[in-house]
Amino acid sequence: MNVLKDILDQDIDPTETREWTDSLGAVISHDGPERAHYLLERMVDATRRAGGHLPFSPTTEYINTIPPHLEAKSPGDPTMEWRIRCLVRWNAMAMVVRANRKPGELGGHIASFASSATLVDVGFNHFWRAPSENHPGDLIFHQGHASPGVYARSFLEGRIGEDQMDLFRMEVAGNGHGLSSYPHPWLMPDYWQAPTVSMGLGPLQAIYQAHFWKYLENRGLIPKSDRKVWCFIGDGESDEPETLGAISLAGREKLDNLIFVINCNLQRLDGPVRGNGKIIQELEGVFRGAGWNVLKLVWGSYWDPLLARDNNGTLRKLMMETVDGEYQACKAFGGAYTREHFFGKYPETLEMVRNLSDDDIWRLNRGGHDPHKVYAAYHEAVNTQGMPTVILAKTVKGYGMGASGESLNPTHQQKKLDNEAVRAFRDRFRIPIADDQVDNVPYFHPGKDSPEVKYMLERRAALGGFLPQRRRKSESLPTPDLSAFEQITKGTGEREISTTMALVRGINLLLRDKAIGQRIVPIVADEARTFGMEGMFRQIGIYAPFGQKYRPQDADQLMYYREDVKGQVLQEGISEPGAMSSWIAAATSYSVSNVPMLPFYIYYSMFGFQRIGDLAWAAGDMRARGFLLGGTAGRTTLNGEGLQHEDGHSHLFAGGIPNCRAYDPTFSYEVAVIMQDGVRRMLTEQEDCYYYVTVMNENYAHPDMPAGAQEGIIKGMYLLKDAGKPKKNEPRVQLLGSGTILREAIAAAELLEKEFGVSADIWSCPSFSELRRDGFDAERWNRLHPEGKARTPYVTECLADRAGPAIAATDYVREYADQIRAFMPDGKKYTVLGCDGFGRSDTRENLRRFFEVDRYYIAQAAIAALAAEGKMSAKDVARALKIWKIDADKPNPLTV
Ligand SMILES: Cc1ncc(C[n+]2csc(CCOP(=O)(O)OP(=O)(O)O)c2C)c(N)n1
Ligand SMILES: [Mg+2]
Repeated sequence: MNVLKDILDQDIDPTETREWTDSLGAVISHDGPERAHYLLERMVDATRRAGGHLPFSPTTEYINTIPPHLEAKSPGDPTMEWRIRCLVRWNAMAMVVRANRKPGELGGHIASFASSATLVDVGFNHFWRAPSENHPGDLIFHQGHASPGVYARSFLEGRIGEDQMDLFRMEVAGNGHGLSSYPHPWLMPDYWQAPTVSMGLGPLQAIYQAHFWKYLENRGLIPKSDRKVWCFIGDGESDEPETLGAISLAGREKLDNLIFVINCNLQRLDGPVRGNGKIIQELEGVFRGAGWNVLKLVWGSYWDPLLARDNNGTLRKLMMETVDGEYQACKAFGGAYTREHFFGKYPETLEMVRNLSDDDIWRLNRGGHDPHKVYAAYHEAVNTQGMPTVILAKTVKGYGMGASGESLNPTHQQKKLDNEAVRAFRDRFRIPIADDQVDNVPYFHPGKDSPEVKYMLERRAALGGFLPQRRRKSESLPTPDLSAFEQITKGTGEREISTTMALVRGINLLLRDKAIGQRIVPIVADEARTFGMEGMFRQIGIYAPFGQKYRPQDADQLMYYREDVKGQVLQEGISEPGAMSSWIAAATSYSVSNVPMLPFYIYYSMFGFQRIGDLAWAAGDMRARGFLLGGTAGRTTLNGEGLQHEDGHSHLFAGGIPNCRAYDPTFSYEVAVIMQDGVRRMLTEQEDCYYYVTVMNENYAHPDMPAGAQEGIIKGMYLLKDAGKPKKNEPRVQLLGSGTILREAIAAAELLEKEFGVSADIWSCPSFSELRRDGFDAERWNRLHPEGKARTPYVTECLADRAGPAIAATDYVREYADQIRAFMPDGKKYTVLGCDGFGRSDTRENLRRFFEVDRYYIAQAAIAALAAEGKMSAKDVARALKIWKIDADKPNPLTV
């Protein structure tokens, strides 16, 4: 970079330079800029071939990409739109200030929307289409903490009343009418579409929404259209790896249905984003390198005459040299300061502003505050084909907040304006509120018949209706009967398979279903072979937006690597956040595109929630519907991969997401029942929940589905083996388990019978987390309804008449099975074994012994529990330790 700067800074022959630029000017005026570009590229080529090392610069001058003479003109009424914008600004400010004058410290932000008001306003007035008969609708990701601006517009439109405005951040008191702090579909399901406030998740998801729309179009599931995903991002937010991490996908796939608008107010929460550099330049380079159309929107129209007079380029040089920290100071300290510290750097630039007053200098506006320039940039963005567009709009943080916040470092946190600041705000935006009223910061609505409101409503009517709006339900699709899953509900006989294989078979059965086969979206992050899904490559193809342009290496094989424009599998490469975002796009397609889809994203369970937990949380908020499949799960079942791969806690993460139903099945029929129930809930009943199912890679024979097990599987527990009524004094235990460790419990029952004559009832528990939810729900009910009919937790109901202590073991940490302790029938002892501690590599047998969940440990725990109840003796326990070769002094696996 510096080499390039040195070259560009030294002009050893200005006359020659002038001749060349004049010639280029002639080419531009005769043959256009494309021809000039062509010639320049050829010259660069020729210089390189002659051996010249030309440093690459991905950036352009620090001026607007669209020159003034090429700006599309807005068809709107600028005065009217200015008035509307003032009203929106006022009401957005008022809702935050009012919320914070009440007791309760509710918080909120003024400065961010103040900077983006024009960017948002032009979108609402001219570009963003609501879903209607004529159009599928655009999808807008708003900057989360700029939500007051969106509410303020809805208020003027009459969608939100004054009372509701005062329920900002009071969703409990609001009782269904509160306005959520940030965009949350869970809390405002008819309004917000995408949660964005966790920085970085919005831009990442926006890319995958656009990607998924192209997938739907290419597969013929929706018609091709000009709808767009618009994503608003803060410049500080661009620091998040998630924000920039997938932009190359958008470039590569030429997602021209995607527009990023980065609100470059040069500040984040604490201070400047790039005080010592220029965020717009930095982002320009990054996006251009990723194949995006970059539109810099740096300067507003007041700068045009100055730039037009900048014949020798001194002003542009000054603009380029000045760092963001200085630009921020100019807006904080005003016109005189700017004259001295900015224009004053060079005599030529100082001269340029000689005739401007300090106020005039102050009014030199930034691009993101100029509605004409914003319109021109949006116009260019929506008409760009073959690449995504990013608009880098320079703005002022806290615009209009004056001395109380404009461009000041602490402005992000400013939520309580004093009366003086409120009056200044009113005056600046000419809000007709009288002096004796203004200190209360009242909302201002000009009336539904006012020209402003009529104008707004007309604009929205022309664009198909109000935004934001969210579709809650789409068409309901039929669920195949459980009999359609016969291949996996029937036992395997002698044949040994894993639950992963059972699950993949289940997906294949669904793919063949007439009604929903086309709606199934298998998603992988470069692990299809790991889970035995490579058969799908050939069968349904891998989605490739431009088809397969090469003959695959394995073309002569049965299951070759087939890529296809109409491919159904989404192969997202080694990007779990990307694959998860793809899954969310498919899982919310019922709402966003009115096309219900059912995604199955399968991954190493350890690279799931722990890696992409915040996206999984957002998916719950967004009411995503689909299956997440934690493959090769379990701390001892995935045996050779070691500490970073062996998952023992993903079920705890899953259980923390209120609308995620998580299962850890053992047998293939359990997999089938869970799948079928999931399809029914999500596609037929349209419940807003999603599923997490762990599947394992240990092969064993699977029995037929026992009669009547279905309901218990879904609830989380059913009796797998009934030992019958115990004879008098016969010691009896209850063994519980899930995943492959249930098989250890089954083996333990045999050991107990053989060595100690102890019989066991065996319970398969595919979901301890569902059992916990049911149990706490019943307990809560009983606490609150002391005189009503008491409810019995399902666990209590199952175990009430079953004798002996209960022992549970799973391939997860103890907390997992421990979740049901509170619901043990009175007096029943409950022992939980699990895999606490870091995983490590070894054989399954050794690992299970190490973590103390193998059949011997389970059996020994049963004897110990019976001894504790006085049914057996300490001697029996000692014998158990001895015959099962258990080292009593082995360190706790948690600690080693
Ligand atoms: C993942 C995450 N980390 C931190 C925050 C807290 N936070 C909220 S807004 C903000 C500053 C945002 O700055 P910027 O993106 O530049 O937006 P601006 O308000 O300047 O438009 C921060 C750090 C968050 N919301 N999400
Ligand atoms: Mg910012």
